[in-house]
Amino acid sequence: MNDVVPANPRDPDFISRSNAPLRAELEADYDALARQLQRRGLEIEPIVRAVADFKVAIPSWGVGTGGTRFARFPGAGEPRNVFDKLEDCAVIHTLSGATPTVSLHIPWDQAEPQALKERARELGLGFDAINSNTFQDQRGQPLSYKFGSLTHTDPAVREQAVAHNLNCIRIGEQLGSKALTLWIADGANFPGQQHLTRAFERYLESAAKVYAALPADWHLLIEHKMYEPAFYASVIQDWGSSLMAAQSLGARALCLVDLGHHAPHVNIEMIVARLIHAGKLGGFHFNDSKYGDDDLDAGSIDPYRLFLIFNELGDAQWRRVGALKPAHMLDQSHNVTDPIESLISSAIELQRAYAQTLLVDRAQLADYQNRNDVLMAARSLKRAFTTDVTPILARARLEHGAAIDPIAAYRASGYRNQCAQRRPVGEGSRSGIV
Ligand code: PSV
Ligand code: MN
Repeated sequence: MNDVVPANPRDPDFISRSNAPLRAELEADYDALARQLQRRGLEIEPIVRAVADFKVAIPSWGVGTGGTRFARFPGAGEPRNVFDKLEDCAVIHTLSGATPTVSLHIPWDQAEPQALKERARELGLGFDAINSNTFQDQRGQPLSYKFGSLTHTDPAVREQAVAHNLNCIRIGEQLGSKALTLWIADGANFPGQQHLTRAFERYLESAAKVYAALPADWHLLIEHKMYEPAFYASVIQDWGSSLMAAQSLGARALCLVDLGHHAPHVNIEMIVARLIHAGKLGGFHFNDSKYGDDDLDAGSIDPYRLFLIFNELGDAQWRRVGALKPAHMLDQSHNVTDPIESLISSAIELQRAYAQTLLVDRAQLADYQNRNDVLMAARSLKRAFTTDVTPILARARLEHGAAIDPIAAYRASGYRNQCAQRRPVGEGSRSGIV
């Protein structure tokens, strides 16, 4: 094992010391890739610049150790509160150069907004979409969400859930957020438990009240999820329900696609294409999965699917589809890895998929498609996907003063150990999904 000399991973001198031994190899690989791409008619520099501009938000809950229904194994030095979380997010951003914003979850991250804003500013961070939480009862809350929130049969519970969302908007406004992400757990575990149509109507009525309170430059991002915790029928279970809701609410209501929230084998890139067509693609919660809402690291199981999703965005850009600016956010739960490492790794995998889609020869692909040259059309995507763009990603990071190898630098800094010293283990939850 390498010796770890404790260092501040956000210190620019530390980062350039970590980069020094890697520079020569990177230059050689970069030049070789530049020549390879040139033979394909592609200039490498605009691709580096595009990747350097690519950003993804970190979910505040992602920097803590996650868990399953069975157990949570807390990690040493994990964040104890939102200020610790911001510090971890700043480490991820400084080393990766790709994650300048944080997506907060209320009330998990409840704190004085000015203090939050000030600390974020010191750390060079901003705030992305704010997330409401009506899927749990909070201490002191008058009415329970056990049987639903925005869709509850009792109007008083619905009002409480609406009021919570309005409060999230107020907090978000003070932080500089521009969107509220609405995910509800409402649904049924038994046939007959819930009137399927009326529950959706109640959702529309409650969501309209939230939508009416949105500041003019905000979006409402509607996140669907097929199941869990409702196992028989979730009210906003699929992109169809999400799209219907977004269309009935208004122009600033958009759909958010969490990659883990679909039935197995569903063609997510197709959903992305349809939402782009409808002008309703609002954003993503990126992660990966094998079986369900596994919340695994982005690109860890099926990087080709990730590429194909980005490919739809690349295609829309090529076709100059107006006003498409989907929010990029991660939504992961880290049970067996250091969350900071996983989040860095995911940010890199998103940039990789994005960079690869920039290599697709779209005019040529369109030609293959029009001539029904199936094999060549498929090969043109595969060719982009199988190109190793690692040197492009590293060069893009260098443009931000970030690390050539962010995970190696993170480990070399001994940050987690330092946190373990100054963040003593508390009495946090040892079970449950975060
Ligand atoms: C629900 O599973 C979800 O994907 C929503 O985005 C929540 O806000 C998040 O996970 C955190 O539990
Ligand atoms: Mn999500």
